[in-house]
Amino acid sequence: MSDRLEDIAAAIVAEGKGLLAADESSGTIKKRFDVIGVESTADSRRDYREMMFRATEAMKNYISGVILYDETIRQEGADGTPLVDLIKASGAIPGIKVDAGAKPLAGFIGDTITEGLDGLRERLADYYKLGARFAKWRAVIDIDTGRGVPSATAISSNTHALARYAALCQEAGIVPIVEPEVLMDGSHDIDTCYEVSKATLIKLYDELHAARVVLEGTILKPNMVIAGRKSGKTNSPDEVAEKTIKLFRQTVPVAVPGIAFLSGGQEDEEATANLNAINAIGPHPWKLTFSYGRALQAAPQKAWGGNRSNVAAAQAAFTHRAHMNHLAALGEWKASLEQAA
Ligand code: 5MM
Repeated sequence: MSDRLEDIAAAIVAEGKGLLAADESSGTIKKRFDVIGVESTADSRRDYREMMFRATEAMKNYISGVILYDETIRQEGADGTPLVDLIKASGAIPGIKVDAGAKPLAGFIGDTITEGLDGLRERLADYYKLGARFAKWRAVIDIDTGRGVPSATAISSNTHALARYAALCQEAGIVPIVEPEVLMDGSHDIDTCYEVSKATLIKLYDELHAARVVLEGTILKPNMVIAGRKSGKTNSPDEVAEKTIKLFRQTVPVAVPGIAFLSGGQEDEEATANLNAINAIGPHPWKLTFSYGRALQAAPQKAWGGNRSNVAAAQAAFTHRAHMNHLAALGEWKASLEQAA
């Protein structure tokens, strides 16, 4: 595998492949395990993630890379093989979450700022030695228009931090996945999501240019343009696709090789159908694929349930979702394939 940032970025968005976001912090994975009644320990987290990394068909054919958490990149499988080696053996690229999470933004009630820049240069050098060739930093932009959220300060502070992170990654030979997530938790409509996402992406690319980040060696990980869950509205895939592509055409330079969406709380099939609709109205100047956490893992988590005897069923559930999203990344998915499975 070439060490050039442009080559790594191209491999991340290789035709029909996408990322598995398995970088849940300890608090988040505990919440996920609570739902399936599994105690969250270092071993249970290892067993669960190892189950996915050993799902050979999915990893070889549909997954280009895996975003890991600090604990996981240092862990070994039950037989002593480093988890990073399992990922590499499948042909996928190990990546690492390097942000320290979203914290309240002082002076701006309802806004957050993602922290983690202190000591990042040294941490990146360490992660490179551990095998990471790409990283991820997630900025969180909430929408609550009644309260003036997000403020312009939240957008500028978060995009500035993303740009400083991206520049440090490239200095370390690591491709930055730049994730400005406009949350879909609110009661806003799809047009408000469009406007907030547009303001965020315009500022983001200003900041990336100012920080001298080489766009060819980056990947964007955005939300789709979609109504907030509390609005009670579900947009059709065609509407999501049309507004999402309109947004990117106005804001994302064509020098960016690829866009790998987060799922953001969409239902599994909804995230697949929307990605498919986005690709079906192509061609586009960027590769458009998935970097899903929940939309790839909800089904295998449920099938696994912490029980070793369920590993094959959980791997089948993971492989199915990865396959469906592979087809969606090519614009070739059909709802009937879900029923058939
Ligand atoms: C897998 O979840 C990631 C980690 O979240 P926390 O730091 O809150 O534990 C998250 O950043 C994820 O990579 C993205 O949000 C995409 O995941 P979804 O579930 O939205 O597809």
